[in-house]
Amino acid sequence: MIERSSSHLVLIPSYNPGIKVYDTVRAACAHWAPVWIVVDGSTDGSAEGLQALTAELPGLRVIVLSSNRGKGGAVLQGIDLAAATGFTHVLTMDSDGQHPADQIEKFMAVSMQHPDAMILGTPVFDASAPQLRVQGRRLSNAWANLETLWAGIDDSLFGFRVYPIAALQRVMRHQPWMRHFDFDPEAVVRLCWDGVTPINLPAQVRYYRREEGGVSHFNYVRDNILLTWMHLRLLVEFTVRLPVLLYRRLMPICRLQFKSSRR
Ligand SMILES: Nc1nc2c(ncn2[C@@H]2O[C@H](COP(=O)(O)OP(=O)(O)O)[C@@H](O)[C@H]2O)c(=O)[nH]1
Ligand SMILES: [Mg+2]
Repeated sequence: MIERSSSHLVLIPSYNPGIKVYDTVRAACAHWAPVWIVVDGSTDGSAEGLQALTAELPGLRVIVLSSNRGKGGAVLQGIDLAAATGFTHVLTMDSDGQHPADQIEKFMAVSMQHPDAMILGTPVFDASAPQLRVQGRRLSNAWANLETLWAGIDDSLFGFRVYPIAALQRVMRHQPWMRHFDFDPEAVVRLCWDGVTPINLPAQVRYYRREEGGVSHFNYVRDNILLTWMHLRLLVEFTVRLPVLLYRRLMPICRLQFKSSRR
């Protein structure tokens, strides 16, 4: 029996995930408690299927939203509830079996050592990964690194991460964005702007074929437009924030040089 954490929670946003969701939840529960899954207006019967699983998995809680709010919208619902229950950190992971549940303890342990940081998965792809997705993320990573003045984000899009809840609530609450596939990249950029340090750890990612139960809701046209719009918004805000970001980045270097010149 796994000891139940009172500070760190696994949170799985889920929308019509296919059969892999049951193994995903079982695997997460084998490595952590508690595990919450947010069923985001799914129409595939997974709400009932997951509710039934709670009988055998005591660490599992199923939160059902009546209509689809998008990945970020579901995460926001989850973290608001988690904060109200006393949790301070969430590990987010996909509901479709692509993320490595066996890395949960490691990510949580690093988060407990560095509670002010966000722990970001760096995807380790195998031969199952479509080249278009692998190469495509380079562009988003380049923009995210520019927008944060190279604060240390290895991957802007990967959803296997531990977030400090209060910081994430702060960046999400006062704006309508980050509710869909713009959630993961915008979260890292805004959290960096807020002074949250990224710590990167490798994590395996699997792409399942349709016959194996693989499901993707990523729409190349719709979601690339969404991501381009997101980076445009972030770039405009970046130019406004640039003096502060430069000051923050250069001050420690200037201080160090000043100290060594006095020795
Ligand atoms: N709550 C919620 N989660 C979503 C939605 N779309 C995607 N997700 C989550 O985001 C993960 C990644 O989305 P997915 O469709 O698998 O895209 P891909 O892995 O990038 O091809 C999924 O496994 C879900 O956990 C949504 O509309 N609502
Ligand atoms: Mg997926």
